[in-house]
Amino acid sequence: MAVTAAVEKWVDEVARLCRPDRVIWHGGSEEEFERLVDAMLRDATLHRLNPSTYPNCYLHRSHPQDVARTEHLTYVCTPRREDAGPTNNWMAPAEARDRVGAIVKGSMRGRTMYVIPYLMGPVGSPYSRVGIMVSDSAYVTASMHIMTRAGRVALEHLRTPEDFVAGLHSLADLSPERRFILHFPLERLIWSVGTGYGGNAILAKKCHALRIASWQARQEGWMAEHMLILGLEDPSGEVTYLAAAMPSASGKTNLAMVQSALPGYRVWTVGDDIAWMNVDDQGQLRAINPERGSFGVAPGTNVKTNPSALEMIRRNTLFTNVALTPDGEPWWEGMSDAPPAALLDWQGRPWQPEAGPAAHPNSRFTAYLRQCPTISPHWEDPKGVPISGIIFGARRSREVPLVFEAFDWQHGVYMGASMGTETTAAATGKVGVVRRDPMAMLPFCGYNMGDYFAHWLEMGKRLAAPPKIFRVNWFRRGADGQLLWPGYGENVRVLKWMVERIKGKARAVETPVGLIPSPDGLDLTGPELAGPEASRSAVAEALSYDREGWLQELEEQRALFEQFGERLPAAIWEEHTRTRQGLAR
Ligand code: GTP
Ligand code: SPV
Ligand code: MN
Repeated sequence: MAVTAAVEKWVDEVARLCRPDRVIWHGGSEEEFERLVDAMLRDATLHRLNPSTYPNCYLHRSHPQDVARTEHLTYVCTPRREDAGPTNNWMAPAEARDRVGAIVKGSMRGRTMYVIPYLMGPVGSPYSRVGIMVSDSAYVTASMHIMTRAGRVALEHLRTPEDFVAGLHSLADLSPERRFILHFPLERLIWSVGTGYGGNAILAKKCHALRIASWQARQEGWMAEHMLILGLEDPSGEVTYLAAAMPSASGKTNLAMVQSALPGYRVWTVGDDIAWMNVDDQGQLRAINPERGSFGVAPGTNVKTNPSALEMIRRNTLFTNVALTPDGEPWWEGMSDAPPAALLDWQGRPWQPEAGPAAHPNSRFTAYLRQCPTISPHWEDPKGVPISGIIFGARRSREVPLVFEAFDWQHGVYMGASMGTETTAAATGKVGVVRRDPMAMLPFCGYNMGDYFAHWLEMGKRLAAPPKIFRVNWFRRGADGQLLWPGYGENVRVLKWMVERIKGKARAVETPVGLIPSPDGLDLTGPELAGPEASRSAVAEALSYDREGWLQELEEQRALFEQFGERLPAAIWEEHTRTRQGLAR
């Protein structure tokens, strides 16, 4: 299918509203991408990095007040407030159009409006969906080119002439006072103004693939989740696929492409941020990655923590808000032990260490996933990959064990729904405070989360053999403040335990909070973990749960759940009560 009348009509409408000087359709070719880059090099939106060490790589410095998602300016605009639910900001659709219409009106005068058709999901997949986005930012258009299958291929996937999510993005004046990210799920429409930051402005990602898609998924009986997808290959060559939800900046990109510390095991990457999951005609849950790129956190990425990412971002990559070395290479905290001399910080000023980090804590890279050395041969399989296990992970310095397993699907849904995590720099606001983040979807669920939990419970009933559900916490600290678990490549030991549980092999101990590996359950072979007494006892501590802390935790869960009133499924309260009774015994 080519450009349909419905697509044309919508683009005309937006052009009449925003008044750009010219309209350019992005057809998706590399030549068009290069033209975008050339224009951005000319107006200093981009700076070319060292062409011999980082070929075709560029640095973008954003407005210093536009560096992360702004959740307080993000709205779900449904006719009834209850349908957005207590965890979303809500604005009535008519009011939203009036208030924000006044900002976008004429906002593209003197600018180019890019029209970007994009496909979310593999070419030829029945699970893939189309969006048509317009933007007055060349940087956002170039990001969309990397992150999605953009251009003609998208139009070929329209199932009906009107079968697309429409997105209007305008930088407007970039003022935080005039910034809004609005979702109209009933109209399959997104309006984002006053921001050029990734998750606010690359509309395919959080706005479409999570907020609007989660709404559609509930109506149509599938799932749109903030999850990585990976395959764990065991020494016999068998691959088991897992999907893992973790809050922003809490380990999805790292785990999705982890290089195993455990001999004989390897991880294959299918996706690193978003999973769309459907039930096939055999009752099997299958996941696709709707994206084609990775918009990953730069700080902390180094040869030890994430060698795969370092290789992925060595060419054809956009870097945003990282520091710059005199050799024209990107740098960020945690890339090397000592910072290179004469760095420019993320705002392009000579770096003064006392003034703060050189790279912004939420600095990121935008890179093609196909460049990742661990990319799965099945990552673009139109049928998706079969999911055997689901992981919920969070950042918790205390209380929460390294890994534990749910008793069954219902208990697992409660485990995800009750999850709390320490906040990160991925969104504006205080960092490091514990908040509830059910299924790592608090900022991304496009409807009432009470209904969302009910949808999860329903999905379980449709599965022939529901995946086992696990929780993980790589971030537990001891009394001395040190991490108890080394993380990264060592996390494969935890994945191995999960796959053995799925196959009915590994042993577990029952506790009121779930099934925890028995003392010999985790494979700690190798000199680093099994050898030193200190690391063995640290692992044992990481595997423990803290009864007093957990009782407090239950109170915080109650405060979350009570907000949903009647819309919270009884099964969630049932599991909450069961946990409390177990802890009281
Ligand atoms: P979004 O892209 O924001 O959704 O985040 P993400 O979940 O993909 O997070 P990512 O993998 O980029 O991790 C962000 C931060 O967590 C980085 O600073 C990592 O170094 C750190 N991190 C990831 N995995 C581990 C781990 O196993 N242990 C520890 N201690 N830190 C980790
Ligand atoms: C996140 O914040 O969860 C991200 C980055 O993955 S963004 O695309 O900005 O939302
Ligand atoms: Mn994310």
